Amino acid sequence: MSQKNNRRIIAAAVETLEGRRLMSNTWWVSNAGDDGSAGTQDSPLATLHAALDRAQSGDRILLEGGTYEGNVRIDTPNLIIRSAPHGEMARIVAPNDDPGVEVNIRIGEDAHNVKLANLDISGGYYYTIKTESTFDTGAPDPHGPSYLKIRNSLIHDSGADVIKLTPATNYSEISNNEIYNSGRTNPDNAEGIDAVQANFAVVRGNYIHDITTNGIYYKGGSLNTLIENNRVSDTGHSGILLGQHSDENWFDLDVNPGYYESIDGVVRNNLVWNTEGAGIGSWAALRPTIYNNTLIDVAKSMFAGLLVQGQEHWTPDFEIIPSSDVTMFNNIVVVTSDRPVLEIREDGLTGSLNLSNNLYYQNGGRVLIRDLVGGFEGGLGNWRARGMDANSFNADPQVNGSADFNLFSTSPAINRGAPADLGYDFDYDARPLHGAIDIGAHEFAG
Ligand SMILES: [Ca+2]
Ligand SMILES: [Ca+2]
Ligand SMILES: [Ca+2]
Repeated sequence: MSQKNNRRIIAAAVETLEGRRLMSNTWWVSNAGDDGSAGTQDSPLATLHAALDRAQSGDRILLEGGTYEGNVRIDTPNLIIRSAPHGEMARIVAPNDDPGVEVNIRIGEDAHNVKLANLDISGGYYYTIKTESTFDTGAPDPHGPSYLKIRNSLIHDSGADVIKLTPATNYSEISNNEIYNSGRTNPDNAEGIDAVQANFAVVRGNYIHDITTNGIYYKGGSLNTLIENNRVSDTGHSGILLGQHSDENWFDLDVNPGYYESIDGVVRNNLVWNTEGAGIGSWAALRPTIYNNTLIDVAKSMFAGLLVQGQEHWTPDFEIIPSSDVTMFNNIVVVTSDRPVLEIREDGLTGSLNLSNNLYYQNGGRVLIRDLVGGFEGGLGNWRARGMDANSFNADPQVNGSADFNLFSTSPAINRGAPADLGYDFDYDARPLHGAIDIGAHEFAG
């Protein structure tokens, strides 16, 4: 290549970069606006639909305080949609009882790097927010949208699931949102976050509550999920699950020939309370690590505080995919029902089970532990006598129920955790990097 050509290519690249920066637009939208106007702050548009029609990659849509009709599909990448600064939070609404409006905000499979922030988003007959995917279409490059960010928003009152992520929705971040009131029309299948093979996801700092089925699950072979520093409460099924059940066609068999529902997921620093099902579960998960969570009054009617479970599949023959190489430590687990604090269900486990430094409590008496793989049912003493759950103990954790389950100064959880590669607690106070940390999501007076 000649030097001249080279220079021309470099010049073109610089021009493209500058062009993109210079041409990136902010579209203002106001209930007092007009879709025929310029879309500037002084002359705003009226609808989100009009703003999405005009927006190009790299643009920003600012919604002034007010109520906007949703039922939109975003196909433009590198787009920011948020409430205008300094104003009220804008509401994007859709009905949850109209089968013609399946989703409030749909993110198209090519709309990479979309950011939704500071919005109040509600409704949708099935989903409030859903990503699209070409995974099951026979496309040569099956994908969903990558780098989706959903931050600082209220997302609620869905017909079924509040947020639904479909296969190869990769590198998403869902952080600091309040996600609530799922299942307004279909309460039987209505998670807070239902993610199927959504790889490299981060779910952080959300408050997820009043969910008719599971608070959060990442399944379908989701790789490297990180679920941390969330509050999850009042769920009709479980709080947080790594895995559960997905149809065979959603798995990426190139990286997951074993049909695991979750691979290398981490769940830490979460508070989970008042769940009918498990507090936290490993469900056909490979190498899940579940540590420093506080589970209070979980497993009220189903499963166990901590759950280890497998999943049946036809792959093509009938097979049970167990969880494998499960690690659970430094968790506070309080159960007030007669369900176990810890249960390994039938065919639920292969490989290692690394349990330690958990603090179990059940109505002031003996805790119930059940291992249907190892053939055990009994209390913690006999469980530990089998070489299980080193340094775990049975005591009242002494947490403050009216203050996010912070530890009282008398709590036996203080300084009884195993050292962990975790420099912060639930509210990002420092944990000591060397030596014992506290059990549960909080570091005392940290
Ligand atoms: Ca669901
Ligand atoms: Ca400490
Ligand atoms: Ca703290």
